[in-house]
Amino acid sequence: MLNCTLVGAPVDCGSSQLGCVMGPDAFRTAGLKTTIEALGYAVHDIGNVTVEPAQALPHANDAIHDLSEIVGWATALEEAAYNAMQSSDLPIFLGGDHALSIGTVPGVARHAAEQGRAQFVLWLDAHPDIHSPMTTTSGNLHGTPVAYFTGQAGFENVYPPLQHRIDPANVCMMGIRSVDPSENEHLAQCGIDVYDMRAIDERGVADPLRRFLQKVKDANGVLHVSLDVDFLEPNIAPAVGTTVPGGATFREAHLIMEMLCDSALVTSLDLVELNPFLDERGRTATLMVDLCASLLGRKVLDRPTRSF
Ligand code: 4U7
Ligand code: MN
Ligand code: MN
Ligand code: MN
Repeated sequence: MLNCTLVGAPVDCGSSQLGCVMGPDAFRTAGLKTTIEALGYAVHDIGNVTVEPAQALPHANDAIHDLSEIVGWATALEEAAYNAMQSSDLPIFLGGDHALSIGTVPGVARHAAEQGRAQFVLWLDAHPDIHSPMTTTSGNLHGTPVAYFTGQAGFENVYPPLQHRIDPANVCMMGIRSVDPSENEHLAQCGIDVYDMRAIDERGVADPLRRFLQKVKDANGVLHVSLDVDFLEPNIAPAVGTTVPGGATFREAHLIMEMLCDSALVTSLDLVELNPFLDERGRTATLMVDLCASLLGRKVLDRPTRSF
């Protein structure tokens, strides 16, 4: 029997809106554990990761807030993610805002490196989260994880030294529709595959995803999926502080999860940015749990679905 570990990461200082601290408990309330158990997994919920209070860290960019707290979370979550990878077939990190990926991605990448496997990342988000500490104008550090874990300059003596960089060629983004000017400049030259909503409107999600999954397979790689609630169309997923219209539909999101399930390449997952304070009768938390179920094998038909 495959086993799955739930790791609560109630980070909320990476954004400027309160509420993500309740995310892990909302996933639990929405029945994440029993849903995954019903799919045949042994599920272990290790509870929430906690951090020590940290000393204030100054930075030349005055907009930045809560830097020392984020560094504390990054250190604790790198370790928690690495440990969960060693003891589990599929750790799921329950956010918490997206700053948690500053820790989880390097942690899973450390495990992949020890296994001699290339680490790939699928970033499902309205935003590319590719700011450096010098380029963020909001100062919200949930906008920085991709720049950090791909080894972009500007994090030296700011975040923990990066031991296992993710090759930008191993990162694929889907759902992107809100990009700041400095992020655009960086994306134009860094080599990340970006499928913005325009590309998805034209091509759908299946063709770009199939190409990416083939690349992961050809490299004998392992895949981390980072799912930001704002990837989804706000009408179906209102519980997020950074809604952007024109997001992925219910079926686009489920199809991605179903194809990921068929690929059997996913070894870790972030569920981030759920803000239960903004939810309507738990519908966003429930949708996120259902997407997770599709990723872990919930099917409409008992017989294998034909791929077209
Ligand atoms: B999330 C933003 F300016 N780019 O830097 C910023 F638009 O994890 C948003 O994807 C960042 O939700 C969003 O603050 C971070 C903004
Ligand atoms: Mn392992
Ligand atoms: Mn994000
Ligand atoms: Mn986002």
